[in-house]
Amino acid sequence: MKIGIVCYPTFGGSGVLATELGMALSEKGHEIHFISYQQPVRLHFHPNICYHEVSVPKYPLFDYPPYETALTSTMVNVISNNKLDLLHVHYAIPHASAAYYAREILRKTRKDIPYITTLHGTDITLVGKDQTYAPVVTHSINESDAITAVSDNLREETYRSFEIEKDIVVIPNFVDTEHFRRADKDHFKKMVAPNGERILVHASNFRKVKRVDDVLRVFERVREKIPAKLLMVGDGPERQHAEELARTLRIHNDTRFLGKQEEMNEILSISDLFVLTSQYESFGLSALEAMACGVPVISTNSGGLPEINVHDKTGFLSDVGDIMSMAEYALHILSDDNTLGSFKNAAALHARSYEQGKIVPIYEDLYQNVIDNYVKSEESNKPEKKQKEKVEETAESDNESS
Ligand code: GMT
Repeated sequence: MKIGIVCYPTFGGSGVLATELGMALSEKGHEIHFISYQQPVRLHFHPNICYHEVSVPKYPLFDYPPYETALTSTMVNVISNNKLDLLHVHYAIPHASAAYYAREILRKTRKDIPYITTLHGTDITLVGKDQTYAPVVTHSINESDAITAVSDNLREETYRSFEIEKDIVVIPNFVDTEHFRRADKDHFKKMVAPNGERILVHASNFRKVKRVDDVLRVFERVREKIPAKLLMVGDGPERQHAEELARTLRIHNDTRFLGKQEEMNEILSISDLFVLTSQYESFGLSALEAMACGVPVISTNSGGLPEINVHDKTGFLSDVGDIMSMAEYALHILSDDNTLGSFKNAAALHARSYEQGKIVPIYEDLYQNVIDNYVKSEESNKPEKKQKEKVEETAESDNESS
């Protein structure tokens, strides 16, 4: 198949998932065309992959550069120049509405193709719900030829927040367990924790929804009881504040803010516990990647997190903001090597149910069904279309002769 994938290029989970999906599909012989405003961070060269950059020309009149228009035009060009079979957009805003518009434009020349929208999280739960966007989001989701969500919780949230007329298929996120597995990185571990301290880790885009303050407060309580270090991976609007808080809480000497990192598997390989304190998380791909590397997870019980983090097995779940409970659970897991070992094994084992090899074929089947149904419905619409074209032609020649 020839597939266009539209995504955000950044470290966020939706872009990461879209990139991993495209790379896995290219390995299986599909031709993949990524469309984004920057090269996606995890994208590696493969002969079956092309990357098309959306650039928005500057013009003095444009206080708000029309990204969606540039994106739509790029979609139209990439689809027709490369004869794509399908477009798969990740994160509804603005990708689904651009895909809808591109399909409408191409319909005129009968070169239109179907599009699939995958909902990831805040495109529904925060941004999408906003009345500024809601009518367009609702329409472009409903117009999709298939809709997928990354968890049962996000599927339900979508039905609750929008008037969706179609079935939303849940296809959970996946992890490449060949890449995300515990590797021997003891030399790094010794550098971070020279006296055998336990290593806690958090990774996110440091937005408010992640509640990074809670991570620091949980760590403060853990470190009061046992020797421990904290690695904070990623960057975003709350980072500076978090660094200040670390100093205020006097945990800064045991905390390292590493910024954005590409080799997350190496960092996870030296870690003992992943901490995810989010207000909401549709899935929590970062937690799944941690589990695949044998790192148990302390998380909130919000959104889709209970679907991947199994309470008292792969880690523990607590209410949002319940720092005391999170710290107690963390101390329980880290208390002795045997307990930690059994949580580590259970986490790695559970992550295998989300192995790339299990989930990617589900997308492939969906693509094939969507393409087949689209072709069938085009076929059945043909007589109607011909009739319409005839009427239009007659009207045009009547106008010319009058
Ligand atoms: O919605 C967002 O916050 C952005 C998005 C992203 O691009 O990182 O994250 C969402 O999609 C991820 C991949 O499906 C999920 O693992 C995250 O849980 C989800 N984030 C939220 O729901 C806050």
